[in-house]
Formats: sequence, structure tokens, C-alpha cells
Amino acid sequence: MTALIPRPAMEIAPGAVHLPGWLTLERQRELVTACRAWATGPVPIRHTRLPRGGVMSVQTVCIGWHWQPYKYTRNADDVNGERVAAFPDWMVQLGRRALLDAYGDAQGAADYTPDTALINFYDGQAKLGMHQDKDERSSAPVVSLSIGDTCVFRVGNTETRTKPYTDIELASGDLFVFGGPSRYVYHGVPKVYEGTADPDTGLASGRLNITMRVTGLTD
Ligand SMILES: O=C(O)CCC(=O)C(=O)O
Repeated sequence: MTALIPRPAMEIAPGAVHLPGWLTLERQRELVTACRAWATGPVPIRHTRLPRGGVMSVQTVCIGWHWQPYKYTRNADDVNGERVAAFPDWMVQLGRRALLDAYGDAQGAADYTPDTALINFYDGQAKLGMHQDKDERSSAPVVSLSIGDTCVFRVGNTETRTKPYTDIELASGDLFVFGGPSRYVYHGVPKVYEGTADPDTGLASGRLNITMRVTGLTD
């Protein structure tokens, strides 16, 4: 048996915090089961089409609000017109716990009420280019959970898609929170290490990433 070397919690930049191994295996399994159900509908998981004709290599399904470039709507008019699945309360609670553990700010965590999640599935070839999460009207932190294959996660700066940036590895069970001065950092996933997932998560291959956000929108 290989000994696991503990990876310490790290503040990558002010407000950008990496907590390795934050999700228990059981919680990862529950999330995989929930994501599998959301991937089937009411709005099925899809490769998002970009306005200039490109298609993202990552597959995405949303809950709470549907994201399409570059807005949030309740109904997925670019997929099948259906309303996306509701954002469950247990996910709000998970987001609050993530924020508390990342920042240690009890009030900030209690006030955090994410209302959308983008659930991305990466096969071994999928990548995500450097971008900012800026379609939300709220500047509340983004909570990111990873399950399955390990990836390289690139954390850049708020000004440009290019250097300076820091590459870290996000492995199964890792939590990454970016808020405060890092809320609008460019970030992306240049590489997924195929075949590194622990099948005990329920995900035999690939990588799942869930980002919870606060849209700041009302119906
Ligand atoms: O997959 C990841 O770790 C990041 C996902 C992301 O940046 C996004 O959904 O905007």
C-alpha cells in the first residue's frame, strides 16, 4: 500500500484557499450520485456552444440557474428550454461549511447562500481555458469541489489571462475557495491526469468539478 503524504491547506493568493482532501469519500460518492442524476435532466449535461461557434471540451450541467455564455437564466433555452433542477438546501449548507473552513469567518459563512452550481465533467482530453467568473452580479466567493481524476488548476491574476500564475493540483476531495481580492482571478484547467481517480468515489474515470456561486439574481 502506498503511504499518502498529507497535503497542507494553502492560501495560494489572498482570498484563494486550497483545502486538500476536504470531502470524505462518502460525501464524494453522494455528490457523484447527485451529479449523475442532474446530468440526465431536466436539462441534460452538454458541451456548451460558444458564441463564435466553438464548443467547450468540458461537459456542463447547472442547477439553480442555468449558465450559458455569458448569462444566467432559469430555463436552458440553448439546450432544451426546460427549467434547471432546483439548488438543494443541503448544497447551501455544504457551501457554508466550505466557506467556514476556508476563511474561519462564522458570520461570512452563515450569510453565504449560493444559488447556482456549474457541474463540469472532464474526460482525459478536456481542458478549460483561462477565464474569470464574472457573469454573477454578486461578488460572493466561489466554492469549488473536485472529484475523480487529479488536474492542474491554474490560478492567475485579475488583470490578464497570462502570467503571473500559479499551478496547483486539485485531487479528488479537494476544496478550493476564491473570494475577496481573488474573486475575479483568471483561472483554468490546462490538464487532467487521466486514470488517477479512485473508483471508490463512484466515478470510474474522468473528473467532476462543482463550483457554487451566488448569482445575485432574483426571478
Ligand atoms: O474545473 C475546475 O476546477 C474549474 C471550473 C471553472 O473554472 C468554472 O466552472 O468556471
